[in-house]
Amino acid sequence: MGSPEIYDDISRVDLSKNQKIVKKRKMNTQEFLEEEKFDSNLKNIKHSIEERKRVFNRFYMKKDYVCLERINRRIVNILDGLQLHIGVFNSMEQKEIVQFIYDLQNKGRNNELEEHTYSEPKKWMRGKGRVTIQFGCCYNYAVEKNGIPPGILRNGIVDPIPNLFKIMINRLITSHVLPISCVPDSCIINIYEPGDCIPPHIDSHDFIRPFCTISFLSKCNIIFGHKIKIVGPGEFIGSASIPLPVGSVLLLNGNGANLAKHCIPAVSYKRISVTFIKMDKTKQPHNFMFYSDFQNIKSSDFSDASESYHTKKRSALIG
Ligand SMILES: O=C(O)CCC(=O)C(=O)O
Repeated sequence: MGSPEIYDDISRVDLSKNQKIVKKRKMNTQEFLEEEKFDSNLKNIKHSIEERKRVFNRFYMKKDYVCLERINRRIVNILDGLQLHIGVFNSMEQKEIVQFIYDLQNKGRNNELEEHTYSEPKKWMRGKGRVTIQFGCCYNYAVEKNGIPPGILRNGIVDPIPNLFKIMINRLITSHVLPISCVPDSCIINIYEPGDCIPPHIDSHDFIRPFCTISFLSKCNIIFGHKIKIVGPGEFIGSASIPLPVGSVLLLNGNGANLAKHCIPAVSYKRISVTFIKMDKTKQPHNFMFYSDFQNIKSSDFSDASESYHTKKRSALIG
């Protein structure tokens, strides 16, 4: 998977019609291909399995990750529960999303977003931090001076999830990447400049499982390990390294989310990730209101959603 040939294919496919995607993605599972192998009607299938695999790879899903580690005297697959989905967003959509994020970043820099939405490192140093933009809730990564551990700041004020991200969420649900029981109510955007990283961590249990991260602009590897060694600024050694292609969605669940730490080593090229998460009900901010309109949003309206968000924000600022 991941050959340039396949990515060329992806960019040519029009994914704007959700129904089409759902139908094709349903067919696009390893199980489907395995079933096909044993199908007694195999003789009637015109294309060989290999040909069909090539076609279905446009909507590829990989979930057979294995990395065995000994933990408390037991051998465990620390990658169990991970899934990598490819072809959920086409290249035009990725472009719209990235442009939208750049516009958000400008707003953040100009103090046009709510207090805790936008944050950037005070001083740039290799391996130290990255820009983050948070919607739905404010997650505090550090232990506070008064000893409060990392977690959702229940009084933290951030902007609500913009419509364009609701369209992405709609796509993730209708494409069966995320289960309907896990409709995200918050998200974190990471903007990595070359040299930026995210250190080893397990995502807080203030957020339920599964959750997912979508990669934009450049590919990189994500490192997993029960223990991850920090060997330098932004340099980490773990027991598994998984390539994240541009436009891919990594779903984290099970051991991959709860037992293994993960990190992104210092990136060589600018990269953006969007992590969609659902809060544990008991951890939601005090003023939190769940949006219920994501199912009504047309999945093809990426550019409309982006434009109307920025126009609304502009007119709100003008008064
Ligand atoms: O940038 C990524 O792909 C990973 C992001 C991540 O681990 C996080 O936001 O917790």
